[in-house]
Amino acid sequence: MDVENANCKMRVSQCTDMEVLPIERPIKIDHEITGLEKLVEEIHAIFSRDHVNVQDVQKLMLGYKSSPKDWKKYAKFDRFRYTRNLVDAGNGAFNIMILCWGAGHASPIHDHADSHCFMKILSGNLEEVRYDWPDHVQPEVLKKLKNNSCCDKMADQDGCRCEQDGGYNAGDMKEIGRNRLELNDVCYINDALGLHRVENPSHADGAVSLHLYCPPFDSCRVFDSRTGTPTTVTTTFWSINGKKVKRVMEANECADSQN
Ligand code: CSS
Ligand code: FE2
Repeated sequence: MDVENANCKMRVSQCTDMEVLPIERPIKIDHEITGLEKLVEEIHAIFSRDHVNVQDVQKLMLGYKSSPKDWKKYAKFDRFRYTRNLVDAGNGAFNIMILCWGAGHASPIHDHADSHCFMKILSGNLEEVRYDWPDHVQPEVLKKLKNNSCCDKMADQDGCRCEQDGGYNAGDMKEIGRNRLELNDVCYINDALGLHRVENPSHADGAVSLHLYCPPFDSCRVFDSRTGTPTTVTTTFWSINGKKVKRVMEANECADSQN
């Protein structure tokens, strides 16, 4: 599947029959985009069409040059883990968010819930490590492309040992690539390209990245790096439109203090 021609208005697994368009490499910037607001506006404009080409979204994101004054109101860090800060809910078609990574913060190895993921560096550097899917877990898109399921594939071997059976082996996560992402770089991943883990490799500096997910998702799978065991987790926001979201714990603490 030529993923860069995918229509990112649809889930990745629905993009298996695609028109064949030439892919330019490296992807070139069409025009400069002045400011984050303008970028969000242009993303809305292309998502008002029925077909949104992955390459066109990458071009738009490359066309914006990061300026901290544009995004500082969304950049909220936590001491312990990276934060997800919603910038625009894209009328339900996409989510734009800013992720803030303290020194050394990293995501677990994760999938993208059959959505398209674009990521641009706004400040600092990030390292992306890509992994193959573990043998016993298959994303929707690969099931569709191969036209067989994990159970079909394994039926003629020693029986199916897929997710339900917990048949996981140490060493299941195979690294397939590594990218260092620097200021204004854009990268793209979907479940057909594999899984990834993102890390701020700096011991001293934070990093900020802009993410576009389409369609939006509110849960994804994370994978144990040693065994490949998947766990479904809910994705939450640290802030929405620059306002910190109250956690249940904090809300309770607040109620307690009023008693
Ligand atoms: N997918 C991760 C960030 S790395 S792309 C998340 O949404 O939290
Ligand atoms: Fe990701």
